[in-house]
Amino acid sequence: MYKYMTAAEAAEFIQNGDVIGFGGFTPAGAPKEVPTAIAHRAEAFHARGEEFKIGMYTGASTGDSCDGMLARAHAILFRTPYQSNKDLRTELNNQDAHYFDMHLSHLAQELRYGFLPKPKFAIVEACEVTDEGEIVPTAGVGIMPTICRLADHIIVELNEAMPACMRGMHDIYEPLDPPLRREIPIYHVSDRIGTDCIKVDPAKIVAIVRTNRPNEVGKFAALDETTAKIGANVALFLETEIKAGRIPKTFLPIQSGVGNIANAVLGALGENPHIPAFEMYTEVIQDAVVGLMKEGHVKFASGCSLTVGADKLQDIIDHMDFFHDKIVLRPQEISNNPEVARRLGLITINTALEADIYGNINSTHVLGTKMMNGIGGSGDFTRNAYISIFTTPSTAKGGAISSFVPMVSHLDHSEHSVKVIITEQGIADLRGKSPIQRAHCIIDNCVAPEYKPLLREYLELSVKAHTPHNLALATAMHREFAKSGNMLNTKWEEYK
Ligand code: 0RQ
Repeated sequence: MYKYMTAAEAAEFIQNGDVIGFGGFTPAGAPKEVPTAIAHRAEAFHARGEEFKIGMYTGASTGDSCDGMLARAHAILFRTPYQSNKDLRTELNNQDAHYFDMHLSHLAQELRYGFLPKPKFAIVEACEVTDEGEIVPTAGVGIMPTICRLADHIIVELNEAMPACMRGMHDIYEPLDPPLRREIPIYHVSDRIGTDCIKVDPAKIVAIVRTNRPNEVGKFAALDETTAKIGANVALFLETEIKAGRIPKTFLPIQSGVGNIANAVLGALGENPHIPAFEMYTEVIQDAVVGLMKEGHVKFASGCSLTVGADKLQDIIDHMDFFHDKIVLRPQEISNNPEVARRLGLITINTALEADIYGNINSTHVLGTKMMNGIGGSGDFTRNAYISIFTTPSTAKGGAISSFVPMVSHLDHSEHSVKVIITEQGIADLRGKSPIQRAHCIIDNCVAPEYKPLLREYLELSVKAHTPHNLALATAMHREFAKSGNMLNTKWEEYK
């Protein structure tokens, strides 16, 4: 009853200026064939001198066949939220695509509230579509339930590389909007509150495109000395908290961010014999979780996506009997929900690009202006955590950049939300400390040894007040990097 067609045929539905919601979350479950075909369509329009750009909503980042192809085709009018593709990064830093960064848990509700243009099309990947309009997502859910409901038309990529046995892994639930919203009835990490598929009017499904392309999830960098030390320090901090009775002996659920460091931290938690087997209430289930689950270190993982390499995904599919009651994939509105995060008491671990000596965090902007990826879910979790932890190597670019500066060049998470900062140097526990106490704690424990004197001098040159600063010097380390390529060359007197 559905029309099966090629990706190129399906892409012909899309017109210049259309707003599209894409399914999936990270490259996991993101559509691949139709976005590529839309990019080719845009190129053909551009070759004829005609405009062709789309507005796009996604769950988070996607794969290169979506974000990369559309960016290289200059086919993006606007986009939100999180992205991590290098060509898209170039496009939005050149202001060729308008990017607005949002907390991931906010997107679906802001679409429903009408704050953002309604999507005309939803383009989603599925492992099963029934005649009754049941769509079963694959490795990532993202904003799928909301865009499928709001969009006029749905294009489904039926991915035969993702077996129908994935049905049952998802828990699809959309809250009501105020003033009708009730509590989200998740009281334990493994609670299921919704359906195993997205139900739509079958008449809205205008095309089904078959594919068997695997997810485009990248590989993690091998563990190095710095990431291993950061991981060990996080484990040590949590061990100390359990021993002090500030974390229950039964432990609390873990949320862990994306990237190499987050993956290393999880590995380290599994290796520490004092950390009991734990549950995860997180957004991205990364590679490390699969091994930890098999070894019994992770008992259950609730997330929005299985952002794992092809070998790990195959491992899960091959051992579905084992994994199927240990993993649940939810829409990001639920996986990242502040109400649930606060109720469950999450220990949240996210990565900073840059922090300042008072504990403010920049997660997104390289040297204050260039967008890296986006805030993702880090704000959803940090602000509502039981304990919020940020990790970062103490330096970047071979030591030419100190991750700790007098004042962050862009602010994503304020000092009020950040409880603990951990680097390979050590642990800064900021709870109950005034700004000046925080500054000393961070410099003493987290800053690289070669940068400590510089930051201590900054404090001496600052106005003595509740939060000491010298506004003329607050960005001097950044300006020095722009001038000489090394923050360590900063001489305060040159910037007075
Ligand atoms: O660049 O590879 O060119 O050298 O930033 O740094 O150390 O590889 O870190 O892969 O763990 O990513 C914050 C980007 C960290 C990520 C960030 C340069 C550094 C390197 C990456 P090169 P690493 P990771 C839920 C949670 C925000 C969203 C979030 C992120 C590159 O974790 O996007 O937390 N987080 N979401 O050299 C200039 C500095 C720098 C710097 C590092 N101070 N100045 N460059 N770099 N520090 C997930 C989701 O929401 C989906």
